[in-house]
Amino acid sequence: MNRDELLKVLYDETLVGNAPRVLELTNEGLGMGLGPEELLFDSLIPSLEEVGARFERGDFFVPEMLIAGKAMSGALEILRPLLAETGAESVGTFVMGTVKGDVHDIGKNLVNIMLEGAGFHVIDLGVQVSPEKFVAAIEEHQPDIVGFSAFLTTTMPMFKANINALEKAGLRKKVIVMVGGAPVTQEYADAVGADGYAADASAAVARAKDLIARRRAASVA
Ligand code: B1M
Repeated sequence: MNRDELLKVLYDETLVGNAPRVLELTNEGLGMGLGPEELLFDSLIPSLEEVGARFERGDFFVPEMLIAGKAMSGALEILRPLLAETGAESVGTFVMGTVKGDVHDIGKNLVNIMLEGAGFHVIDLGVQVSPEKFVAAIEEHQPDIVGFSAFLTTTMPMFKANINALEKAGLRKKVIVMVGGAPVTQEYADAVGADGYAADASAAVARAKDLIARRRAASVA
């Protein structure tokens, strides 16, 4: 199999949620010298996008989405140490979670991996994280940034609920708030009063670094 064939088969096997084969192909691709980013961005992520498109058209249902998601998560575990390889000193602490009512975590996990790769210390609170749990984690870990992920239009309003909870706890000014997730836009982030938004994992790293640099520059001035 050459590079293009492998990426195509990996795409197809992720689409049908063949987890053991996805693991084999991910390892095979790495063995052939493909980079973890190539496997992710040229095969695994486009395949999940197709899963979503088929779900929207009514060709796929929740079980198909679930097994494709599981297959992707398995591959991500293999790629995690490769994407997160870093000797860098911690550039900041990031508390991250998927908001209450939402169980999607692949996108969040990918952002975490890229943040770790860029030298962030990441505390992942998992999925279905309530405002109270975010508040408790911020009090405990004193992070530079808290990140809220939402993947459903119906759970996006939790951003505002979380920000309200931070305000009530007197924490809002102490922590930078970043938001993201498939349906989120810059306009929505601005409307709920977040400090930053990013459309994907690499943009999230760049935005997080930028927000920390600005905050540190402002506190020195
Ligand atoms: Co669901 N699901 N799902 N799903 N699912 C979506 C999100 C959907 C878009 C599919 C579709 O209709 N096209 C749709 C949401 C529509 C909407 O509201 N606009 C949807 C739906 C409707 C649902 C259910 C309601 C279905 C049902 O039950 N009827 C249900 C909801 C359950 C719940 O949460 N309460 C549901 C369930 C599931 C599964 C459990 C089966 C499974 C999740 C598995 C898992 O995550 N462990 C699943 C899956 C797999 C998907 C799709 C197919 C793939 C999601 C994914 O992993 N994408 C998805 C369709 C799609 O996205 N195309 C879909 C790949 C990932 C790398 O991208 O998640 O966008 P993404 O993450 C990106 C960015 O968003 C960004 O960076 C990430 C990496 O580049 N980002 C941030 C993320 N967080 C960030 C935070 C930041 C910054 C950037 O700062 C803090």
